[in-house]
Amino acid sequence: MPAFPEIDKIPFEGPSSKNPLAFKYYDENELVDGISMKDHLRFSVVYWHTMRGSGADPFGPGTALRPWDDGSESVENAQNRARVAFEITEKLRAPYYAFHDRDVAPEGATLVESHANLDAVVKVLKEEQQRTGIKLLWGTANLFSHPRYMHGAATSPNVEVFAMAASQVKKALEVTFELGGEGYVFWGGREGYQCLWNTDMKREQDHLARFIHMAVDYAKEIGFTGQFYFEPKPKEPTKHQYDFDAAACINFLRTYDLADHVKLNLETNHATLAGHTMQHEMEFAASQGFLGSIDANTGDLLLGWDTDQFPTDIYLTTQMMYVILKYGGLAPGGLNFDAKVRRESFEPIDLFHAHIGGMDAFARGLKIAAAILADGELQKIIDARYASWGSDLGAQIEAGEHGFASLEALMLEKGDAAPNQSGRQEMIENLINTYL
Ligand code: XUL
Ligand code: CO
Repeated sequence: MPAFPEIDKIPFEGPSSKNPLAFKYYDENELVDGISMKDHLRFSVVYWHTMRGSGADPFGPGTALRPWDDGSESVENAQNRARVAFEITEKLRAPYYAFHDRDVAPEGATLVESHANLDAVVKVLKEEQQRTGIKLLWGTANLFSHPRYMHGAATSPNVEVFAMAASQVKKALEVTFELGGEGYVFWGGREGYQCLWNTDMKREQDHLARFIHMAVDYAKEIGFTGQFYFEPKPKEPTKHQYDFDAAACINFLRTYDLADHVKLNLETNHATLAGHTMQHEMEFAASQGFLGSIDANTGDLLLGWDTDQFPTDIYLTTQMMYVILKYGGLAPGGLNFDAKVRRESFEPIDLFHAHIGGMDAFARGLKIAAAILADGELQKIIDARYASWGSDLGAQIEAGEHGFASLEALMLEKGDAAPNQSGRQEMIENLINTYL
């Protein structure tokens, strides 16, 4: 029995359509620079919010109506929920999905039971993948919900908690591999600290690195060749997360010899919690060769926590797609909607409105960013701004042919640097608005 018998696959009807259950901009087959929107955007639906989000907040219980879910922690309910997840994802025309082990299957009383529960649901996921052609963007393990992980998982002061987390990730990697997953994510759920007085920071970071190395080694052992990702987030649930932002993560990966194996999974709301824009995080990661995948959502400027809202701001999606296109695309990563409907949007249909809006916003961002790049005006301004570096002097410095002494000699002779030119920020901002 479908959960949404009244809904077909969401059609593309163009910008003049008034049908809330139609795409106005996302036409999966439309070519942009010779590549289909589907292949540019690589949309993914997340299991934890879309299938498990209840709308609960610290002030009250869940509000979401999910008639297909009997609310129990039974394996049968989990299997049934998995079928609905694929119905929603297929109707949304999203080619990918992503999950944590404990989103899809209930944790058992023992590890043996948890593994068996997971296997029983993975069987259904596999059938549904085959039936629909939907693929797994990435898998991950939930190492933060169970009370045993109160002090962290890989960074726990309790060595057996580390071992338990390792066992969980081993299984999650096997399952991701079995489902043909294209990646695997480490988000450091509680890998951070609440209080420095009781924390051996160096030891915890060493342990986290050891843990990720074990995962890399095990992936090699079983033949999993998917991309590993590390997901920055500055705080929440701990007051300081070790994977604070792109810069901190890249430093960690380089320090611990993980840079060849792990890229970043950047999330918009995490960027803003860290005091950055998403454009900053993406540009920084990409320029250092670490742009991996995107958790597409947005925060609320007036709220200081991770609200995980669906992205609808065209300016934001334009900035994001500009970086993605500039650096040659996102594959094997994707645009993964790590986003949830509001507590007040409690009806099942709201899940469709939310995703349609996010997908349309990125379709517009893609076309606008492609137009900015194709037009070349912005690039001309940037090239002109750095033109002096095209001189002999610039080329010699960039080639490492100068030192302080030779530059001092030059400036002593010239007396002063050439005058500066305007940064033209306002003119550029006006130019960008002409493409929107
Ligand atoms: C939490 C978060 C996670 C990761 C996967 O803020 O973003 O859902 O994306 O563990
Ligand atoms: Co995320």
